[in-house]
Amino acid sequence: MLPGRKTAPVRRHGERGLALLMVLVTVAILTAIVVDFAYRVRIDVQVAANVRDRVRAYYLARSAMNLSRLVLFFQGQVDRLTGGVVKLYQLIPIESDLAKALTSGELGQVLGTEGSELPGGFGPFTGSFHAEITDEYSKINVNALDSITSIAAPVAGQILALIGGPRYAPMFEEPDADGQYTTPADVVLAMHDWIDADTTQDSFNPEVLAADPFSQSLVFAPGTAAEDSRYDMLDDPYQNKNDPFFSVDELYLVRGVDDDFMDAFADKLTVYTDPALLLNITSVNDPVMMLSLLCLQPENAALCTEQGLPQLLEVLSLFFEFRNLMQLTTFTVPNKDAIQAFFQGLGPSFSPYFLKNLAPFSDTFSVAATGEVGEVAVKLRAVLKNTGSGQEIIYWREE
Ligand SMILES: [Ca+2]
Repeated sequence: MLPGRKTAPVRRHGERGLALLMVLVTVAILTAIVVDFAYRVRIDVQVAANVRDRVRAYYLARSAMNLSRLVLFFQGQVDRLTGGVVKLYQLIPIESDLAKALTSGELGQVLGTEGSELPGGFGPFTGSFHAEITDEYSKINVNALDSITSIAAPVAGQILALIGGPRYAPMFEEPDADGQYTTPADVVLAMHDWIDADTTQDSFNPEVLAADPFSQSLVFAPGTAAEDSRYDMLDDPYQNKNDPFFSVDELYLVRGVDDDFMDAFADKLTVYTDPALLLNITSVNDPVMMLSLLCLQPENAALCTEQGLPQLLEVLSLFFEFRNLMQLTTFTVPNKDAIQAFFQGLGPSFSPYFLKNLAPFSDTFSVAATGEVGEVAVKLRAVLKNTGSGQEIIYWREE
């Protein structure tokens, strides 16, 4: 017999403890793996649902965009017949919930016209879509700041009237991220220097311009200082483009333009219209824009002061009531002569030089189309131009 077999092997306390520890550690690791696996599966399911909803929302947004394109195509046809006073894109809502209500019989029940529903409804789909269409000719084209003087001067004047309003004054009282102070006139000049071909900082006299923007022989006079000095001391220096703006977002590169500026003005500025024309006044349905147009006219100087402003705002609100009522009852909006007659009857007026240079048509529109499914929303933005042979997409962005 071997001596070792005589007695049972002695297990020390330490070994038993080690086994227990190994079991515990194994259980802990397995638990972590299982929990992590379950968590991943849950995430994967959620991601899959989100991806599915995103795809659905994207195609709903595409539907809204396509319907908008169709409406704008007809807008082009209607403009040829009516001279632009029928704004189809303001009369036809691009809105799936409304279309569903119209075609499902829901609305028919309310209005007592049952039986008008489409078989199957507008479309039994999950989610919704809508789109907003804006005429780019209702905005100010910043590229016109380098146009002929008879256009550049009123455009510079209108941008000044818009951004120089008292409600925006606080925006220009603080230094920007680079510690620079900028006045509204500095911004207008910086926009001009950004696009004009020369590389010197032009001189610009806002007071002379405000006194009469319609008979200036020169609005931006050649200067001597280097225009790139605005940007070459930045941490990331760059040069002026010396070419027209391609997009409104490009304005961020211009001295004095920041998030606050863009939040306030980006929807009132464009780069897509003909820079040899002013805007199309029949499309303007933003009171702030109309106010800046009225305050651009030297005739209305007294109304654009602190004392005169309450009266002018009252006239403006009357105008928009008139415009909306006319559109509601006749499906047409007032043309430029009717607009002039309306304002003249109440005090303010437009200069004949201004009316002469207005765009007589609108062929360029921006569309913001949204598709929504559950928590997911997809937004598509486009700028479309009606041409003789169809429709051109000149800007496209998916958000
Ligand atoms: Ca330049």
